[in-house]
Amino acid sequence: MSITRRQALQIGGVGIIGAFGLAVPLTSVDAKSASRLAPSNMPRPFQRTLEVPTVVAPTRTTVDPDGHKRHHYRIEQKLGSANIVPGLSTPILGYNGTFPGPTIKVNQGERITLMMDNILPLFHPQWGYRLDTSTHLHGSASLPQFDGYANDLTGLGFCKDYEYPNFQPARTLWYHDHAVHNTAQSVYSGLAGQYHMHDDVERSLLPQGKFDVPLTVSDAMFAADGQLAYDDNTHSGLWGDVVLVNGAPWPVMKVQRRIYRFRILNASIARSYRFSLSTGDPVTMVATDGGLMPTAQQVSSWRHSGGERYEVLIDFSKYAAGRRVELRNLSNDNNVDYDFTGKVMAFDVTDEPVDTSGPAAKVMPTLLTPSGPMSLTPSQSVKSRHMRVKRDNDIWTIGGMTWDEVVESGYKKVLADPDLDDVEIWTIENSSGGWFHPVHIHLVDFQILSRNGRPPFAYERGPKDVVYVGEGETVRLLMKFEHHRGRYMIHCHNLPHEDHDMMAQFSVGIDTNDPDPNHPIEASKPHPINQTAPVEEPVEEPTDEPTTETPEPTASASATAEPTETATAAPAEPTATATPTATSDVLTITTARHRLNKDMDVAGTSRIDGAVPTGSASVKVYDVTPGRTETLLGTVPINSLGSWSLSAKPGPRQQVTSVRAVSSRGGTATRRMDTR
Ligand SMILES: [Cu+2]
Repeated sequence: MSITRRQALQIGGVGIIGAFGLAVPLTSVDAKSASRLAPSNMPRPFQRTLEVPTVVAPTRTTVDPDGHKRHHYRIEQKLGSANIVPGLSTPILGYNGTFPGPTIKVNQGERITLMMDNILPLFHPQWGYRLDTSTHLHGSASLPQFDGYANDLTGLGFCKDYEYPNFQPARTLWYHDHAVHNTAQSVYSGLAGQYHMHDDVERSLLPQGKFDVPLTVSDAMFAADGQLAYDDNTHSGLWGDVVLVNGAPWPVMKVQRRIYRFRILNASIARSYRFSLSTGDPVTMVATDGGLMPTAQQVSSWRHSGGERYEVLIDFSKYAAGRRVELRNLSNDNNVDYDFTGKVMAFDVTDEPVDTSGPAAKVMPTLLTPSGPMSLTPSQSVKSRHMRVKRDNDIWTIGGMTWDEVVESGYKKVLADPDLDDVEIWTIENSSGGWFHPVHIHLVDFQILSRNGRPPFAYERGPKDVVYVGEGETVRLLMKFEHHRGRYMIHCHNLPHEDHDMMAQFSVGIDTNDPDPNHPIEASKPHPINQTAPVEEPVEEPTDEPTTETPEPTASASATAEPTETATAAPAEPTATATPTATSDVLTITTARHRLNKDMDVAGTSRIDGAVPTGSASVKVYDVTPGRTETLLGTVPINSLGSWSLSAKPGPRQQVTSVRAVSSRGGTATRRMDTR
């Protein structure tokens, strides 16, 4: 541990040696840890119990005019605190304040409206960037305006109503932040959760309920005080020394002697894994990103990059009670490994009575189900395209393009422009030996035709939306551009690569110079949290569970209440004298920054006895820079969650160094402005 983090990476990362032209012998690898924790705080494998994230319940269910059910959810993006490091707490950003976020479960054919509130701090508390968000439901053929387009941002105090159609076959999806240039740090901070779509086929073939277990795998590194540390090695990638499953380090799960189904999501921002069981036994791979494979595959290890989902079945009936089976990580090229990154989690086989109810409790399924993408044939293709993933002048590019070029073109520039329902073959080439790139294509599910001219790996023979393009690899993909017209992103799922700037877009069935009714930014805008978007309200129906299966005992469903009041859009005038209840208003300025000729942001909260007061109210913000006449900078409403914010670009022409906020409820606060 005497070497620095960067030295460790130069020693451990072959690709970086290549990039920097260093010739350090690999035998000198001595990278023990990336975290700066004291030994007593450092997590160790198998000390914790696996936790299964809460299944969130809809706030209500309605029926659309065409008879489809629609479940309404509300999730808040907010600060939270995680218990990862022994003896210390870790601040996170979370959906409902947790990492992973709550799991959403839905039946095929039932739609979802997800009201996604942003009540995060205006700026990231550690890394300082502005916490605007965009939520992508990865694995869903959503309309472009609900797909988490990188520049379709929702700011503090705003809510975006995402609509998810759920017409595709059953699959494991996940929702995560996709904000332009900040996706890596926001996902790393905790903005990720699973979303399970069920259908009759999947329900008849695979274990359900508590035998259907989500495993979200990620890695992290920590500062001495327990905060997350971040080092993406000049946008190459972050390799943490702590492996988390569902947010807990190297947890243990007790299992019955029967078959379990695990939905494994790699939510690491850069690390790829090669999963394997300590027993040497194969797992049975049953589903890939886009759902069930045509045929189950026996797999003794598999390469698993960020963004990919694999569903595996493990039969614990072959092990005696008392046996511990570890899920291990054999690792892949161009990852940095530490003492314990070869371990992931463990299963302790118990002698508790075996529940054999439900499908595939005792017998592994073999024949699964065909699907649209896996039934395509190359002869259907009307066009072949070739694109390279590479580093050009210190910037990551895809098909020779960067996202900044897309933005500068007014979102018109595209990498490809298939017509609706066209079938195409895309060849993606990574001629570098120093990097691997998991390439994610939005909207479509594809079939991997080949890798370097050979058939895809057994575990990849199912519908996919992320393909691992390893060192020196060229993959051929077959896909149909169906379901929606519009523009969609394609990018590397190594998130520091994506952010800098390995992302582009393609259009389906449109000319991006024409008006686009499904414009990803203009067609559905966020609205203030305390107001509702103007939508026609369909027939109300009593809320019911979206799935018919028995709920998982470890997960407690919790409904998020609708706001109890709708504030008026216009801020109320402050009263001349404070009312008795208003005297206990505690006004706090959480953000105060003015960068001259750039921007100004002042934000805070209002609380009475620690709670959010009801009724409309506003905050006046004054420039109280010493030596200057006090002037009003603006008046802003306090939303129903007790937050307020004032933003201006470029802001006042003179440097503001101090501000005072005065609430119509009587509270006041003064704070020095951050000027950088
Ligand atoms: Cu990449």
